[in-house]
Amino acid sequence: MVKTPKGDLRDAKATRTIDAEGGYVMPGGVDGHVHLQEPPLFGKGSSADNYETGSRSAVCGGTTCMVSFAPQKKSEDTLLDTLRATYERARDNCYIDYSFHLLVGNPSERALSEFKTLREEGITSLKIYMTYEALKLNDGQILDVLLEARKQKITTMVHAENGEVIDWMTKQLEKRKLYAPKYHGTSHPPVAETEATYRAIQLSDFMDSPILIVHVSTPEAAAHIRSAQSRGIPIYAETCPQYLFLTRSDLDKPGFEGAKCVCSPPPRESEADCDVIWDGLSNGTFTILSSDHCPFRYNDNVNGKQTCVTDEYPVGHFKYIPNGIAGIETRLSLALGADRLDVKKFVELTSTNPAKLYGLHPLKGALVEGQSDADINIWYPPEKMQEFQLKNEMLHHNVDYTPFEGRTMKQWPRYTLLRGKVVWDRDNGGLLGEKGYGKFIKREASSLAKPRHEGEWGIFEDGSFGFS
Ligand code: DUC
Ligand code: ZN
Ligand code: ZN
Ligand code: ZN
Repeated sequence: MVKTPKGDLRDAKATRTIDAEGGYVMPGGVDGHVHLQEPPLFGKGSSADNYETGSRSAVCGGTTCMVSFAPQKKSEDTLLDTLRATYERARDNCYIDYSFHLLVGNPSERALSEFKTLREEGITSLKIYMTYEALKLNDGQILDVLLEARKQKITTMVHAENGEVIDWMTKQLEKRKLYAPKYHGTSHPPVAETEATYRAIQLSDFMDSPILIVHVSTPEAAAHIRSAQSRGIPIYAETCPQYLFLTRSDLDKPGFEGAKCVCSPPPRESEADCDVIWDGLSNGTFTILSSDHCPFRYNDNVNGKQTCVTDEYPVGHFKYIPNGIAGIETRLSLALGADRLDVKKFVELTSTNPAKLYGLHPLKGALVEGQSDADINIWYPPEKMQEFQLKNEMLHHNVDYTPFEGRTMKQWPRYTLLRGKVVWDRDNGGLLGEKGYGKFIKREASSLAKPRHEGEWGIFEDGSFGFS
């Protein structure tokens, strides 16, 4: 439990009273999956948002705490330098509270030995990749990470896609001269995700080291996760709005416009796939709903050209479209406004569970007197909320599009408070928060993700292996 020295609410003097007028009052959103100011790792583009613009966008959509990535490149040996450098980017620049997941690109002996220090610094989660040349770990490296993470009570997030299947499909498409954005979807077939998800579950079970599978998009992967959970294996899962609202048809737009919906995994075939993901949110397969905010500009115009355009591919090539879309500001409103989740479930998925999973609860993700920060969202009562069509110009990120352009929004936070301060008042000034008010939060171990066995993993003389 993260403790805060707080008095009794009854002793406190309110400086202002806000009448919620019957609107929902909830803990502020916690977004457990955010990419800001990262070097190009998922293709060629560079991050459109820095810590200032990304956290500004977050607060204007009701998110008061985020966990973003501190990315270690394959060429780097240490994690601690990565952590410090990322901290410097965030420090004094954030509108909301924050922490980091270490993105482990090179689990060298040195890096593994640093897990202990990470843990002491309040970094209790990391992410690994099973795809992308710049990041991909092999199965042995994954076992190394899982074993050490288990020892240090660190939760491992896994990007589960089989990179070799993706590369093979990409070559097949190139042989046929198929370069349009929609072929990004073809190049990432469901089997790449299904196979990697199953493999990640098996490796996690073998090491008894809990994992969270990030951005799950396919019904088949969700079924593997559910089956593992039903056997008591500590497997957690995340999905994102793009897998609830976008499909393959969004990648197939005139010109190169489909690039605006390119993410990995890609939006899947049909609404039937989205329905299965919605069901997984309701039935507990998914623990958290995050944005996977990974911002790139459509018209990035580097050296007079868009990123995905080269001399060889003057119209563009799907493999050069950076993989990721912006969504930190729209996550809560899209999910609540869809009216497909029980309201308590919505709070659990978008605030309480990410806080528990990443060791922030009950400081974040709750409204517990004496224990929680006063991070609060107040929504409109139904009669005061006017539906509107989403336009990118309404958003506060530094991206020149939203994949959700034109959608009917039925909800938006009316007020957002961060540690007792009104930082968003939609009808009176909008953004009221200030850059630098957001602070780093030292996290505890996950209160959800725990190994099943005690003791340390080992191999014994009789040839058996397991937990001592
Ligand atoms: N994975 C992410 O988590 N975000 C963007 C790109 C990716 O592959
Ligand atoms: Zn990923
Ligand atoms: Zn066991
Ligand atoms: Zn991501």
